[in-house]
Amino acid sequence: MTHPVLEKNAVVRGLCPHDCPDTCALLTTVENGRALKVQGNPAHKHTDGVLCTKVSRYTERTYSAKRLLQPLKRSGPKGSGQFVPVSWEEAIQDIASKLKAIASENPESVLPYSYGGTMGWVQSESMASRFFHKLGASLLDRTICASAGGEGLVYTLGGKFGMQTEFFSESKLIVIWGSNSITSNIHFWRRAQEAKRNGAKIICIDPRMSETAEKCHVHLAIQPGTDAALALAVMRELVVNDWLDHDYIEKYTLGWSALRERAMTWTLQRAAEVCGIDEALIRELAKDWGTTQKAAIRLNYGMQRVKGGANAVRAVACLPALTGAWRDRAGGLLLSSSSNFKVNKVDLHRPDLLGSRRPRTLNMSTLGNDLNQIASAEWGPQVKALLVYNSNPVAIAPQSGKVVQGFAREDLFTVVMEHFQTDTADYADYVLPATTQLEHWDVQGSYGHTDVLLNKPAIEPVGQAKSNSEIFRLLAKEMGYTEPCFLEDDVSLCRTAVGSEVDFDALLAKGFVSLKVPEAPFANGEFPTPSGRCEFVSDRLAAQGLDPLPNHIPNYEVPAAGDLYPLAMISPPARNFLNSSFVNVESLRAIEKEPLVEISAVDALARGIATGDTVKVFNDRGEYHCKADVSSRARPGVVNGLGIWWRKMGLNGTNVNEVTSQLLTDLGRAPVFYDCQVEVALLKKA
Ligand SMILES: Nc1nc2c(c(=O)[nH]1)N[C@H]1C(S)=C(S)[C@@H](COP(=O)(O)OP(=O)(O)OC[C@H]3O[C@@H](n4cnc5c(=O)[nH]c(N)nc54)[C@H](O)[C@@H]3O)O[C@H]1N2
Ligand SMILES: Nc1nc2c(c(=O)[nH]1)N[C@H]1C(S)=C(S)[C@@H](COP(=O)(O)OP(=O)(O)OC[C@H]3O[C@@H](n4cnc5c(=O)[nH]c(N)nc54)[C@H](O)[C@@H]3O)O[C@H]1N2
Ligand code: SF4
Ligand SMILES: [Mo]
Repeated sequence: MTHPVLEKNAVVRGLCPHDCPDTCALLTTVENGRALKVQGNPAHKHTDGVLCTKVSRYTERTYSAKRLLQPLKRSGPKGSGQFVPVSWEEAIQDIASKLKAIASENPESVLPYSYGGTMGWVQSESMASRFFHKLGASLLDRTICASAGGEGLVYTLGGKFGMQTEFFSESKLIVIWGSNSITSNIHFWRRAQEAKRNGAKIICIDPRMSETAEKCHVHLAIQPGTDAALALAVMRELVVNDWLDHDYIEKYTLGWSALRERAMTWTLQRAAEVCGIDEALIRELAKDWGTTQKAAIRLNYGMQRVKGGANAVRAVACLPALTGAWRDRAGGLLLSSSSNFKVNKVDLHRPDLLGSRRPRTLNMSTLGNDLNQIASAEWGPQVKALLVYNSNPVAIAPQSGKVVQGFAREDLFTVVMEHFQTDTADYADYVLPATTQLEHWDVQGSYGHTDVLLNKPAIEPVGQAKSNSEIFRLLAKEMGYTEPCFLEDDVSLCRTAVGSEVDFDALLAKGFVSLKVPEAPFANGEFPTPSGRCEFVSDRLAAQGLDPLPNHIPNYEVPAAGDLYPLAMISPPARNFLNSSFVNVESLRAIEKEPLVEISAVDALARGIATGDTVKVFNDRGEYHCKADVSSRARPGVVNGLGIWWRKMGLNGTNVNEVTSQLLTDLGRAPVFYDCQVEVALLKKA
């Protein structure tokens, strides 16, 4: 099937592909083949005609003078950012011949590296997966964001299911737990505001007084990584005051007596000490939770980037079952809705192309270590080729000193497909210009709602940019792969991705299709766990030799008085960036100004630091220079290093990940970005 011809003047329906739970429907106005503006589609209920600041400036990003417009080949030392333009033919031929040579020794020396640059099912892992499966490359465990919390949810509720965002507007109590909704989930925040106008109480649980926390009725500024302790103490209060729904517990849950016993050890006093907040605040939270009908939790991923992240999610996910909050569509919990989507991965990713081969799997969260591993019997071959797309690992992966050391290896062959010359692209042997969402086809679900959306290209590719899928088609051809699946075009890939679950013609006509999902998913139990119940106790965890009950697992790095590194650091995103994307959009960077660390007045005073001073944030892993912001947003003992700046825009060529560690979470093999001990010292007065 040939692609339909683009119209020169049109309003084109699309979707926002960024790693954001809102997955907005876009309308792009095109005149004379040029995109003039990108707006939210008012016909799409979740978008409601509104986009965030970042994406409403999408044309600025698309037509940026800094866009990569042609393939580039390295001409200077690794990391120098020196390149010369080459033709697509030369680039594809040379890359294919290098990959052939490396794969002929051992295909597992080749590693794909990708994440959330685009969440589209076609431009993320369709043609790319087919390519790497055929090659027999190492597999990538995509853990960098959500796998700890995801597993916590799966072991408790049975999958990534939960409340529908729209019904939060009917809730009477909303607990925003580990999320800065105004920054990262603005369309949910609109629902929460509606609820607030109708009299709902809004509580925020976050170590940082975030933009969201300051607008809530109550803010519990707990120590990072103490959420499970808080949840267990709430459970104890529910027991002591008999704020339980005994009928729901009996019919629809598993293991209450064991969980009850554990919860009873979490007195208000014990939890208050661990969490670093007043007992009264915990009591109030428990009372509100136990006595409000239509009580809802918006849990988000910010609270699972610590050692006990999955257990914390498990503990919090037990709360709605204890009070029967799930009975009402305006009660319960939402972390992610993504299990609702049945992507046709078998036909899209074609794992059958592996044949009988079973390549090793490498964890994207330990890239720094992995790139520095030499061949061994347990490890297998050294990584010799790295193909990066939809990700900026040099900026976003933990312990970037190690990541940079790996990327700097002269014997590592690196290809980076990108829109811009990122920190990662600086280390490439080849940089290949990729299309943006305005220039390619895609289809996608969401982790904050349950609609499937279609993205039609609005404009021709800018410069010589090609879509990820097209780049992998070209590489496959050059490698001599003859399977017909390597010829499938993007429109057909969109069709393959949605499978038979969704009417593709309806998608083409309207731009989005809503899945049929129950309004209150667990009103009558029906949890998709092995027992069919909300599993307080998990036999699946016990079978792995793990604690079957949720517990509080202290952080790896809990600073104590007298420590060399006496401060805890969290590094949540800055509002106008999306991870490391948009950092190079000048109008957005102008709002965020410069890299900074928020520090409390008491910690600043003890170090002679004032707002605007240049400081270093450091530990044994490295040192990050930035400006200090003495701010009530930071609780004493905790500093907030807002992310994720490009390293090359940092004062000393680093960013916050210079100090984060490569340790992993309790479940899900995920990074612990917010479990990090540092010291902050003055470098220069303002
Ligand atoms: N503007 C913007 N939007 C985004 C992103 C972005 O970078 N910028 N990123 C996108 C992506 S990839 C994701 S995964 C989501 C992330 O969005 P969220 O799931 O909301 O997660 P974070 O932004 O990591 O953290 C949210 C809040 O959790 C707090 N927090 C940190 N540690 C703890 C803790 O131990 N306990 C508790 N209770 N809270 C803690 C942080 O201070 C922060 O305010 O947002 C998406 N949306
Ligand atoms: N310290 C700290 N580190 C963190 C986090 C944190 O909170 N603190 N958050 C973590 C989280 S939650 C996540 S999800 C990760 C995110 O890490 P990444 O998934 O790497 O996300 P981005 O930094 O946004 O980089 C995505 C890149 O993909 C590119 N891109 C976008 N669309 C396309 C496309 O169609 N084709 C190609 N080839 N490229 C494209 C963009 O230009 C961008 O440079 O970062 C993690 N790192
Ligand atoms: S980043 Fe999120 S809020 Fe912004 S347009 Fe995309 S989906 Fe919507
Ligand atoms: Mo993420």
